[in-house]
Amino acid sequence: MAFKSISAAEAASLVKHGYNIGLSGFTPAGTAKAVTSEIAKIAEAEHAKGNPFQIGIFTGASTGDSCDGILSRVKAIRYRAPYTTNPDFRKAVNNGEIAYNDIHLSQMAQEVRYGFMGKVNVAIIEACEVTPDGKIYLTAAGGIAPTVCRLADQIIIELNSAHSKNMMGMHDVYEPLDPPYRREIPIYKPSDRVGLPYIQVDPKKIVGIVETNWPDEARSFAAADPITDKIGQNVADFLAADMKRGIIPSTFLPLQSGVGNIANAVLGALGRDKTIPAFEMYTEVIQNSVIGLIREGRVKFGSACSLTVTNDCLQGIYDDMDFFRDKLILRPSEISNSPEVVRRLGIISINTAIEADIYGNVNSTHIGGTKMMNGIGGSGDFTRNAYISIFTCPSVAKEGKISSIVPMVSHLDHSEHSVNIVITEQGVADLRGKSPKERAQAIIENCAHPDYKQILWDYLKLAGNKSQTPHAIQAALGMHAELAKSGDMKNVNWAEYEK
Ligand code: 0RQ
Repeated sequence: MAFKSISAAEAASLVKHGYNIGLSGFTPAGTAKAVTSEIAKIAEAEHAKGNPFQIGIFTGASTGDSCDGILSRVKAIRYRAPYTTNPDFRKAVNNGEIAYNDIHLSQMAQEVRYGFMGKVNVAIIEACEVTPDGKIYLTAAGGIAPTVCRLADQIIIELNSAHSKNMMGMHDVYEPLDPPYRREIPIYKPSDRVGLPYIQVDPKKIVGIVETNWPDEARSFAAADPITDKIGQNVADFLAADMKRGIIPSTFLPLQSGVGNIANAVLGALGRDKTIPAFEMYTEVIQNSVIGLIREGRVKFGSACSLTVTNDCLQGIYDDMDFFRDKLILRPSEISNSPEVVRRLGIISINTAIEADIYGNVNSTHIGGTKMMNGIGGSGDFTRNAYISIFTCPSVAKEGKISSIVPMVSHLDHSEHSVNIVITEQGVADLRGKSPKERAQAIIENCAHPDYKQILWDYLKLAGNKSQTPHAIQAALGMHAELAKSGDMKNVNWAEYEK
């Protein structure tokens, strides 16, 4: 079947007010870009005429500015799930303008299939190739593309020549059946292939091909600083020690690591520590640092959902595909982040906290308990099911006015039941096998910044010793309240709560 070539504007005109669109991509990698930019123009024109125009957006994870940024600026988003990182989107969400459903990334495709979020009207899929019989070859990410292609009434393809056709063959497309028919996902090691290198769709559903040449909009991260370097070193030293005492097998275990500067610093330190053998990754996002470690032979294999790398790094992979083809695999997010597979493979998960409390509860999403930062992403998929779950963060934020270690988290994403290790630049708190009271000692002693240690010890004193998890409930958010009042958590005065 020969497909119709259409412009991005023609494609956008197929998307009506009230529709839900399903997008390819995971992070800005592999996300459709041209059609969403044109949808924004339609929204602006309709709004100028006084007409409503808002849509729901289903994606794998965050997108680039040409989707979340541009569409939130013109107030065209009614509903959005899951994860985002765009600052304009964040502003709109925190102004209460968008219904944002922040769910675990592994659950997105199945919740769309189960019908929890309504119909997928149009799928917009970035591809490096599409064949007349309906085989779609994805670009830099798997995301929820297979599911939205199957459920959507219409499929628009963005055929993006900024991505090389060398990407063909890197994807492993596998969609599980829904209960009660679901079977195990037969992945027993990170490199196992279980699906097809393309998405097979009914070619009649493809309503048009939009040809583009639009590079991915992935961010590059700031260079490591002494704090992130120290955190990275603490993680590497901890893992090396756990291997030495036989808790981690001598062959090592596959790693998952989050996105950002700390993740880069952790991977850098692991790469340098030659007491740790070359390892595999079973993770959601591969960043530049992992590509470097693959080239150096320190990472043997990477299974992920996306290549969230800078464009020059991506070009380097395309140019060197003979080297990378048997060292990388891209999967849909419900497979890359599958709790079942994570538990079976024994993943070591490393994610970032905004704040952790003295008992090991972690907040990864909300500033001050109410303002959305990005979202939970895949951190919960991995943490809850990991062999060892690690959270990292600097011990203080905003020039020391905020302690990342607090008596009680102002929002809960990962509970004390799932968090094994907390690491700051100050040190490592190993929470495994410990009671809440023992955990509090370890976290304050090893992770809190010296400026806040005594404040946290004094809180514990106020909380007393007469319960499983001691708290002075009226004071538990006292450091947050003090921050709101005076702008500095250090000014908290526990005596006020003794009255
Ligand atoms: O503020 O932006 O104004 O400078 O929060 O903090 O230290 O730059 O760290 O960029 O790695 O983000 C948890 C948000 C950390 C991220 C989070 C302020 C701080 C700064 C950012 P500025 P940093 P990062 C993989 C797995 C959840 C999802 C996840 C995240 C800004 O890692 O979204 O793990 N994780 N996914 O100053 C007030 C505190 C603060 C604070 C930091 N206690 N109070 N502000 N900040 N601590 C990704 C995917 O799933 C795809």
